[in-house]
Amino acid sequence: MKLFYASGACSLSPHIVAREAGIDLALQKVDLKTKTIVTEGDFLAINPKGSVPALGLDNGEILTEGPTIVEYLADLKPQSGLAPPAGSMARYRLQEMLGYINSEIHKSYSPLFRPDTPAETRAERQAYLLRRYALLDKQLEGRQYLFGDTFTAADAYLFTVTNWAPHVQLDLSQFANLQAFQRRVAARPAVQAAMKAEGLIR
Ligand SMILES: N[C@@H](CCC(=O)N[C@@H](CS)C(=O)NCC(=O)O)C(=O)O
Repeated sequence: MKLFYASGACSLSPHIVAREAGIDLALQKVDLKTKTIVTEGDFLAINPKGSVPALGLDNGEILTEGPTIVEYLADLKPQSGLAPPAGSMARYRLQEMLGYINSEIHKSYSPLFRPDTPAETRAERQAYLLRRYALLDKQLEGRQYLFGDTFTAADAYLFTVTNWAPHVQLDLSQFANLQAFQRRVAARPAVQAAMKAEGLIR
C-alpha cells in the first residue's frame, strides 16, 4: 500500500498508525501547493480532493479521509489494539473521538495556517480550540492515552494535530495532561520512526 502524505500534515496520523501496527507502507510525498507527487505525477489524478492523507490500496483503490484510513489500517491488525472490534461500544467511542478531533480540532487549525486570516477570526479560532482542548485535557487526567493505557488510532491523530500548536502561536501550556500526553506519544518508537521518515526530527 502507498501513503500519500505531506511532512507533518494530518497524514502523519495514519503514518504513525501503520508503523504502530507493523504495516509497511510505501511513502509518496505530495506537494500540496502544486498538487503534485514529488517523485512524479499529478496528485489530483490520484485524489481529486487534493488533500492528504490518501491511501493507495493494493487493488488500486484510493481511500481518503484520515479517520477512515486509520480505522482501515487498524482493522488490518486487530491484535495491535489500535482500534477495538467493530460494532463494540469501545469502537463507537473511538469513532466519536476521531470525529471530534477531525471536526473540532483539526479543522479549527486550518484558518490559523493561512496568512490572510483576519486577526479577529484568528483570535476566535484560538479561543475555540482552547475550549475544545479543555475537554481533552480532562479526558487525559490520570490516563496515559485518551482511552487509558492502550495507545489507539485516536491518540495518533490527537498527537499529530496538537503538534501544530507552536506553528500557529497557540499556547497550550495550561493543559498539563495534554502536554504530558504529547511527550509520551512523541517518545514511542513508532512515532519517532514516522517523524524521522518525514524529516520532522533527526
Ligand atoms: N477531510 C480530510 C481533510 C484532510 C486535510 O485537511 N488535509 C490537509 C493537510 S492536514 C491538506 O491536504 N490540505 C491541502 C488541501 O486540502 O488543499 C481528512 O480529514 O482527511
